[in-house]
Amino acid sequence: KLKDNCYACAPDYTGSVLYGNLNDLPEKVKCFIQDKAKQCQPEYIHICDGTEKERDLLLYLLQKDGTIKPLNKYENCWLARTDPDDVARVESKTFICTTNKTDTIPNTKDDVVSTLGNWMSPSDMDCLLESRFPGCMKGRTMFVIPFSMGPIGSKFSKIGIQLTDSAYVVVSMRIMSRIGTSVLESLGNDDFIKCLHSVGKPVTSVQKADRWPCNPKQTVIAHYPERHEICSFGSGYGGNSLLGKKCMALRIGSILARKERWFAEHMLIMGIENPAGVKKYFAAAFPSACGKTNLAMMEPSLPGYKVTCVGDDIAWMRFDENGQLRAINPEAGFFGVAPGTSKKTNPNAMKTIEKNTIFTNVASTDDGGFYWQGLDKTNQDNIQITSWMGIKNWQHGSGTDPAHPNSRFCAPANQCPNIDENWESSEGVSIEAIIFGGRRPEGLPLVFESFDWTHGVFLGASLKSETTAAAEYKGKLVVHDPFAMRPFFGYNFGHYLKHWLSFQANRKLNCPKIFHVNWFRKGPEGFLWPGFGENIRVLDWIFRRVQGEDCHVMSPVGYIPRPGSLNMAGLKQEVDMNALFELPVQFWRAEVDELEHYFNSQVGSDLPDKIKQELNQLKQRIYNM
Ligand code: GTP
Ligand code: SPV
Ligand code: MN
Repeated sequence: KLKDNCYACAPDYTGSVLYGNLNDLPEKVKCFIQDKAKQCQPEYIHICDGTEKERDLLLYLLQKDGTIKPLNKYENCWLARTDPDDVARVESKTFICTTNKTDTIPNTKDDVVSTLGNWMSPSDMDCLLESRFPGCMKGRTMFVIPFSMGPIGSKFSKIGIQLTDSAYVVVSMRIMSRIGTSVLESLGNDDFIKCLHSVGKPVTSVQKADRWPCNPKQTVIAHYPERHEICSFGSGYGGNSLLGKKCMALRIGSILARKERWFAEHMLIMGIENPAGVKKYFAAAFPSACGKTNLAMMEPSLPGYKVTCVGDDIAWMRFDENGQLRAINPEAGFFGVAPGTSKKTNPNAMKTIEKNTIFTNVASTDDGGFYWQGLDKTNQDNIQITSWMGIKNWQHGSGTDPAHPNSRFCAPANQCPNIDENWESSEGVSIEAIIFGGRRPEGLPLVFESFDWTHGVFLGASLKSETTAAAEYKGKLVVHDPFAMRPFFGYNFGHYLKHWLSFQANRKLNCPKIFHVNWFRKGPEGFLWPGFGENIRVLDWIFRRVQGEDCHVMSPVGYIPRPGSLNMAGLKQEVDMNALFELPVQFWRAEVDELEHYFNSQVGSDLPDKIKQELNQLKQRIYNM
């Protein structure tokens, strides 16, 4: 049947077009495809139209190859199990390739290894990719995905074209962004971000197609900001392969943002309506797997509050002509952490993933359901669980995880019960507070407020968190993750700080208040704070501070809630407020000294004076404690 659609090969590209028509495409898009097809030599080319019919065809093919299987308990839900070596972002193999090294990473002493990004020259990367991409799509289909980050036609939005030899990537990109013919129509003959992705596993007569093709040893994710190009090889995992997300919307996005004076951030966007009916929007940056999805979808425990979700991972923000900061969510879906998600912790997520969802590396049950650690227990004890590794009859207490800790759901945003009415607004929503946070088992209070914008930028710069399974780290070590962007900076972090600081100088701009939160402080019996829906108590305090309420007192680290000003009404469990807000002197002395060492060694001569001053002032306050 497909053969009927087959177009004759033009002489200068490889691969016959199975689906779509090259001659319908804008000239620049056609040239890009022909150029890369010649290099990668796919057997077929498929130009995505974004229709449901196309999605169903690809799901059918993926099922036939064994890449996905249906989860029949739900409507149009699928499970993909990856290669165990292809389960997370690979930060060590992710590069920004600029002519000048200092455009990408801060200027530090020669013997310092940067933890703020990997740089390679464009010519060295070209060389490296020359040993990867030629012929890499042999025996496979190259899909052409026109995609828009942001609502089609919004002045915030940016268009990319992703070429990929993975149908899993196509069906996922269709959920995570707006794709297809309408994007091409909006693009016309304008420029676009060129995105090339291959799983790096050609199908030859000796090499049969794998269930999850990938090439972990040869994996590399390269960004060429000067050419507006992204090349990703060897991995099918989301963050490495859905190039609109971290690669374009954050790394390339942050570069465009600096040039055009806006922000591309690793932030959720949420709406909060208080019992009086006043509504505000906040943006919050927490590192990977540190609670953005859960906060944006929370069901508030305080009566009368309503929380709505605009986005759970990425915010594009700019000041409008009235000096008001406005934000859009450039994505159209959620690629969320599965473990820990349950009816109790995140009921909105549970409802979002009931249909049209692709699960990756979760466990399955023999009645066609999904399963993971932290999900409400199945009430039938006789139900069999197959782990993400394919181990049948997985048992509680077996010492292994049923789902990979970085297993994910990929679901359309419009299925979320608390999706905000303005989530697709092309003007964006007004942001009135920015919140930073991380996993800090020690020392960091539940919430504090910066003294001003500059101090807030310093808080973002000082952000630290425990490592999680979202990238290749093992164990839980507290590491620096400034602005929750460490894996996603597209350019020199020192320049990024200058960009953020530059807005305070402009008096016409209404810079939002900046806060720091920590849901993860620990006591002898685990987390001190119940988290999830109870986090509304902290958001309520932030809300009142934004309204100008006098409910704060000074502390060495920032303003903290005046005793008794956090709304604790109806909280079911005992909470040790003293332990949550204690500022241990020894801890903070070590913290400021460590921060000083970090800024000096990692940001070096690119550290803005204002950040140095903030650090010195903090140091003084701490040493006077
Ligand atoms: P990325 O998608 O990787 O950028 O992560 P994210 O920031 O959206 O993280 P997410 O909300 O998915 O949370 C990750 C993990 O943290 C999940 O296992 C959650 O259950 C857990 N978590 C989220 N919020 C809280 C909280 O308030 N308290 C506690 N204890 N755990 C939380
Ligand atoms: C993260 O790691 O921050 C994610 C998941 O949101 S991924 O898209 O894989 O990067
Ligand atoms: Mn993320």
